[in-house]
Amino acid sequence: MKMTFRWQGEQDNVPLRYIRQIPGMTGIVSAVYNVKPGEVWSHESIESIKKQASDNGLEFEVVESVPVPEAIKLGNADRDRCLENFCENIRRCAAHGIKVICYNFMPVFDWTRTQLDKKAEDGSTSLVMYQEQLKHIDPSSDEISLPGWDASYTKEEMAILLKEYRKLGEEGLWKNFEIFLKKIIPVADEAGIKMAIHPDDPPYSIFGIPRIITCEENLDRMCKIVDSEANGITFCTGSLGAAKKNDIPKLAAKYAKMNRIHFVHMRNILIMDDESFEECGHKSDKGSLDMYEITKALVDNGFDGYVRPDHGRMIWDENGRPGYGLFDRALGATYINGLFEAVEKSKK
Ligand code: DNO
Repeated sequence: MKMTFRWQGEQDNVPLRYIRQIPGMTGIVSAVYNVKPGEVWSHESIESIKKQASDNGLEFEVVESVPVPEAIKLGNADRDRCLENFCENIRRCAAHGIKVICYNFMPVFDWTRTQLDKKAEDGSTSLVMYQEQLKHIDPSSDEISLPGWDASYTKEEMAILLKEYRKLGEEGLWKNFEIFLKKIIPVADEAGIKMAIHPDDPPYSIFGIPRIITCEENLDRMCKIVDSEANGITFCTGSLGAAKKNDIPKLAAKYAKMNRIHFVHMRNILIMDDESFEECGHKSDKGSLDMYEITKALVDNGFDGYVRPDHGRMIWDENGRPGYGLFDRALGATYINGLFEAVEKSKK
């Protein structure tokens, strides 16, 4: 297992020299942030991340994410050009030593929460998703923006996008996903890159627009579209785990055994009766997911890839990007390292 940490480029409040000091840290996962989705990344920009990482004793072998533009997900007139550019980005990443590319196929909104600073009893704050709050958000009229969202749409553009996706529906999105996978996976295979799709977060439809990377049945369907190890998964415990029907240790075991898990996001959540959830500390007894069982399922089934602690809480008065402070993610990394060390050693 290789422990990594997300670094969101030079604008990240966490400097690389701090990341290096987290015990067991081998590298960063990052991306080129100043290029619009659908365009090609320059060689210099990829190399510059690599150099900054290596100057700090860190590897840069995982890209998170190459964004998939709406033109591909909607299948509109600009799709073919965007697909060519996506393939070119895969080749360019490979040329600079990247091994895994994380991406997602969520329409319009990436990860979604209803509150970013919910205070817990111990004074820490974290991201939460309350169904009751979600009902009252109207993305085409409310002035809302979350850290994972592309805030560049006007209200009018947003209204059109929502309408188009509602019309497209789930099966329409699957059709466009299939076209995408059949085009890019052979390119990744040839370049020696493992593609790793991030599950939809949360793993169900929101605002009436489709979401498809949500559960075992749909992950199986995806794996079958192109039967190649290059067509893999970012196993995000907190995203898939937000639907009660998803048995996370079981899915970890299954897809690790199939060699489809190339990257793991480890995070715990506390799920409520109505499938609202709160992000909590990484440790098993803080939430609903058994992090030990998940680690064991991965290791017992041969997983030996990249892992990163996912969102952390805000603790010790830290200010920063919600979910992406230094302190709690660093604590998460050391806890996860402990789990892996124990499970790996007891296996031998
Ligand atoms: C949230 C992240 C996501 C993820 C992308 C992957 O913090 O897990 O933003 O990176 O969805 O493409």
